[in-house]
Amino acid sequence: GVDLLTVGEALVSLRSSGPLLAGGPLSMHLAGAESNVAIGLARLGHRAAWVGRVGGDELGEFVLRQLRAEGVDTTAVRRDPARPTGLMFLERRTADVSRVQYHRAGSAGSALTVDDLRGPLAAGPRMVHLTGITPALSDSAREAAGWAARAAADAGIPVCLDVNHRAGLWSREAARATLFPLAGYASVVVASTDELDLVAQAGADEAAAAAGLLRRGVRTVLVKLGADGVRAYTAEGVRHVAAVPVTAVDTVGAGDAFTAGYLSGHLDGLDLVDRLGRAVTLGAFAVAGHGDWEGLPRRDELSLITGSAAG
Ligand code: KDG
Repeated sequence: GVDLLTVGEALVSLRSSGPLLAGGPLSMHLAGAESNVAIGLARLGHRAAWVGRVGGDELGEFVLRQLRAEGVDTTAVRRDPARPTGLMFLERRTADVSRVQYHRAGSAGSALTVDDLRGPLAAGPRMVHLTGITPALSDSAREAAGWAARAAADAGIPVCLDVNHRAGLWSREAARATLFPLAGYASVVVASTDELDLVAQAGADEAAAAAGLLRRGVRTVLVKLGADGVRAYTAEGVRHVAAVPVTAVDTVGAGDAFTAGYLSGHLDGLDLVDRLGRAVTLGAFAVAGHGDWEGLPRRDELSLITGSAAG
């Protein structure tokens, strides 16, 4: 089996360099939180598989070629001739403000089903990665994500749930109704501060939310703090690791890079602080370069950016 199986929708992202209403050139990129994680791991030499559906169109071919070029295993991907590959516009409205507009309703990726996941899960990956994006895509995708989490947990395969709330896809109430139970199958939960209430009891502060997740069987809760780094909660207590200071040019994809770094450290058997160090290092690479994943490091490049302080 592969080191990591990740499930989701990969999209074509059309990026602008200014306001969309003014037109101008767009550049075409592969996007998708899960495929970003797969690429992050593959760059570091892990065997990462991505599964999902792409259209039978040229955009689907583009997605597959990009993933293959990055060394991601795409053997379980289905091409859906009846539906288009999902699309998004990433509008750079100002130097500091980017906006996303999705064109993914009814896409091939949103038509994911449980059957798409049976084979890749039966192949016995070492870990499974899911995000809170996939269950927001359609009823069948929600069913598929829930099935994958349960089936992996039943088979003793650790699940990483990366909350990734996307307000453009569903309400916080709908997200919470799905993601709260899903988190109960996870061994690692990754969330930003403002996402914790989607997987924890209402009204809990950060420490209480993390404690609630640990009581439900989660082994590690990672609270992403952006430029302030990360706090990790485990049965042993709480650790803070600072972010690696870099010149930030594009924060999109930083969370996915962070998760890829953490999971890479897990696969390498690193202890918690070193896993967190790799997570913040990959996050730093992501924010220091343009694109969701283009700037992620190969293993021999990890030391180009260093300096995480554990506390
Ligand atoms: O994490 C970056 C993602 O936001 C981007 O790649 C697109 O997956 C995506 C989404 O659904 O927003």
